[in-house]
Amino acid sequence: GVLMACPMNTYLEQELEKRFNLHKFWTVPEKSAFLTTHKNSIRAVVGNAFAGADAELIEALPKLEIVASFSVGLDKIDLAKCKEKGIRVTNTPDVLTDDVADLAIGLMLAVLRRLCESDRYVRSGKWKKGDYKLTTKFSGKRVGIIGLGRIGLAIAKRAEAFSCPINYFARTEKPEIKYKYYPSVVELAANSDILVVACALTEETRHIINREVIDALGPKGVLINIGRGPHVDEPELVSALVEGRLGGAGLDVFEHEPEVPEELFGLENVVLLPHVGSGTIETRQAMADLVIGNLEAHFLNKPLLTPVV
Ligand code: 8YV
Repeated sequence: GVLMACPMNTYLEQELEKRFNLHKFWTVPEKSAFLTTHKNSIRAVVGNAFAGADAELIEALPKLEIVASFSVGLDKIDLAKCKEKGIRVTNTPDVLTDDVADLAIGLMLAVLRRLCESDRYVRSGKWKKGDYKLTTKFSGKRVGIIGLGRIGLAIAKRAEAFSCPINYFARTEKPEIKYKYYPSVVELAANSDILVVACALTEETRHIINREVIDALGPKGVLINIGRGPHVDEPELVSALVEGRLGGAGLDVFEHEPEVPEELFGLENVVLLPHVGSGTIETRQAMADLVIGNLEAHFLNKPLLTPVV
């Protein structure tokens, strides 16, 4: 049996149903009774950015062999517990890198050039009544990237094409990388016009964007978050934006999705997206194929395609 943690992709659901005895956890009214009934048959969990396998679920499934995540981020999976119990874990790296990096650049352009505000200006008929105000140039702005993994590097490559100087923060300096390394996020923020969160969410990176970082980025600085909501101290971000202590923000993720702080709804220097970084038809299909490929490899005793644990 395969347990799908929450709805994520229709194609994936259909393909899993063809191959396995698929249980859709979100349709189960009595979760603990269900787990008691099926604990000896469920061998795989399919999760994503919203629901995965926490310690409680892992403990409830003694026959669990693999957790396959329909995401690159693994923050909804208790990796230590999986390691301890010999449960394999897979994710969907690489196939979504382009989309997430494209969206990060899209958010930079949208915030600086006020694309969404301008669209609203045309639609509302305001164009006929007055002059539109000037915006901010993107090309050449200093881009600071937190986390220079696959996605961070893809953002850097794109920003380079806009003549943006690139600086980065990571746990350790990467010797083979030509971009300038800052050993502190505050220092990076102080030297950035645009600061992008592109690292994994872990205990160390939770609230990596705090008051001090926001103040260092300053009233002309722009924060872009395509990582995870909890990377940012959201109440601090909201008050900085409302009080004009931060220049703007492009946010694809939030601390309590799908809840978004309503104070942001009236701000024109903010662009808000519903966690769609990897949300293209092409990429979601490739992610689904990777999840299926990993599960099939596992049950055929073949090497996993994208193993994490
Ligand atoms: C998805 C993601 O939004 O890969 C990640 O880490 O956040 C996403 O690609 C999500 O898992 C879709 O269900």
